[in-house]
Amino acid sequence: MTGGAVAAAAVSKVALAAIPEPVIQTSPDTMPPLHPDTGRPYNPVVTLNGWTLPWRMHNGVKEFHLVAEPVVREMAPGMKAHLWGYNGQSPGPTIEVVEGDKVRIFVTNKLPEHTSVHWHGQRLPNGMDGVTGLNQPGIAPGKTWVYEFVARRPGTFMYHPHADEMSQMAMGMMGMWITHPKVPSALIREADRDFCFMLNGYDIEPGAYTPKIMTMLEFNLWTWNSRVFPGISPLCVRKNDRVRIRIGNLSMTNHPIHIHGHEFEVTGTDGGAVPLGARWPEVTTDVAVGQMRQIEFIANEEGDWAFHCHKSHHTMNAMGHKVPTFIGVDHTGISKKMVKLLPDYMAMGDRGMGDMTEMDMPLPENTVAMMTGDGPFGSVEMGGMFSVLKVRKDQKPGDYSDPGWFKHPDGTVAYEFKGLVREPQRNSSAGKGSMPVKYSADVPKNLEVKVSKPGSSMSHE
Ligand SMILES: [Cu+2]
Repeated sequence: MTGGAVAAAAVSKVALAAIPEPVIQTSPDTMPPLHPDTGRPYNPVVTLNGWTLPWRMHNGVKEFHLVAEPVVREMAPGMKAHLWGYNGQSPGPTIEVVEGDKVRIFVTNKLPEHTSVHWHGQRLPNGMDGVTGLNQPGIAPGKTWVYEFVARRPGTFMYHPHADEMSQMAMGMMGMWITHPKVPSALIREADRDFCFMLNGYDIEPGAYTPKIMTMLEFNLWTWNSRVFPGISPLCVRKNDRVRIRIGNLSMTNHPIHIHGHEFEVTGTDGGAVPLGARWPEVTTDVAVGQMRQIEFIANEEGDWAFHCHKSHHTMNAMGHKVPTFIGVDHTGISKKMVKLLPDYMAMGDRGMGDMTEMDMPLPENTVAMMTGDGPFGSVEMGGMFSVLKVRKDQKPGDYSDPGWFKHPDGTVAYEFKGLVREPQRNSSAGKGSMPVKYSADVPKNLEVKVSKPGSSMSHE
């Protein structure tokens, strides 16, 4: 049997004979990679705050068992969300195979409504594509269906329902799929560290547990694998490692993913490996909705490097967005009084938000501070889609444990200048600067700008 679905007769026999015991995992910690004990050896991926689904070999077919079900996901210490996911978690476990593998996935539906699984990006028989109504009926609650195909194309893929999609994806149903190449090549090299995670977003009111699934744009929790900083694991690597990070986006907006201290290349997209001549160095790459991006670099700069989405509102946790800007307003002493009256009051843009953590603002039940995370120099003032790449020369190969904060060599940390600082020379506001203001003769100097507002005021002009 080559290059197609496994014969249908084999399916029913196997389904009747036995179905692999579902493996459930509920810890939000990053689980160690799952080294293959069959087939071609490869360096397995590490799913940030996630895990890889174990499989069994059955007559030459790799068998997995996914269980779609309600789950409780800790998004960060102190906050749990009631989501839907697979095998105890949202996102579901990463499925990892090798190009050419015959794969059989049993999907059991323990949700209160029908579902299906679409294998995003895969080449497969049309009837295995998982679009409810188009390629198959929905999998009814309590039923188990079987998908079978050959992993034909190496790369980074995703899986998600194609049934009541808006609700099911807003509730956290998604996962990653990695197909390693049969033979490593210049296009797909072996990496020393191979990380993966999904970008997702939730709208969960502080104090609530269940996402509002009707939300289209105003999400308040921007997550990597349904976790927010400081709940996202650091990416711990050894100096000079070749690091690959695979990112899939099933949130409702794009995320420019940015790394500090290194340049990377996008070595793969949804469509496969990027040809060598089409790669260029970057420090930020946009991952649009429904896309996968695979970035690679040599981690040759020691330190604790920020790694985050560059939309500043995506590195914050739940907050109100209807907060006025108080930059320039002296609110000395006011903040503390206000907090007593309005627990979620925050004066923004004055002394930084780190203050707020130090003030021990009372938080409602089940939420995380908007900007938080203690670093070696104080509050990191971040949340949401933020993590740290930790590059150490003494990190052992295969060791993903957190080495603690970077110990900077003497003389390599920014420092305060203690000498005399002169007042800066400023251009005068009267127009005697380097570019003096010119008025044409027919424009009065004290021109008032008249603004026409739409509506009733229009008729006044
Ligand atoms: Cu973002």
